Amino acid sequence: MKKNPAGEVPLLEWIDRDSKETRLIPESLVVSDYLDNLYPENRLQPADPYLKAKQQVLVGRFGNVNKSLVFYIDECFFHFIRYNRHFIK
Ligand SMILES: N[C@@H](CCC(=O)N[C@@H](CS)C(=O)NCC(=O)O)C(=O)O
Repeated sequence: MKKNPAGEVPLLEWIDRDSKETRLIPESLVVSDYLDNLYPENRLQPADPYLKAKQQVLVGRFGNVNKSLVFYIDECFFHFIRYNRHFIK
C-alpha cells in the first residue's frame, strides 16, 4: 500500500543509476510498455500495433474479471458463514 496505493501487483521498482532515486511504476501495461521502450530487443508486447492493441484489450479484460471474481468469492464466503454460523463451532 505504501508503494502502490491501489494495493496491486505488478509494481516495477528500481533505483536510478544517476540520481539514485527509487522509482516506482504500477500497472502491468504501463510497466511492459516501459520495459519494451528500454529493451526493444526483448519485447514483452507484440511490435505489430494491431496485435499489441488486441493484447492490451485482453489484459484489460482479465484485470476486470480478476476483480469481479475476487468480489464474487468474498460474497459467497460471507453468505456461507452467515447461513452456516450455527453449525460452525
Ligand atoms: N490494472 C492492474 C491490475 C493488477 C491486479 O489486478 N493485480 C492483482 C493480482 S493479479 C492484485 O494485486 N490484487 C490485489 C490483491 O490480490 O490483494 C494491472 O494491470 O496491473
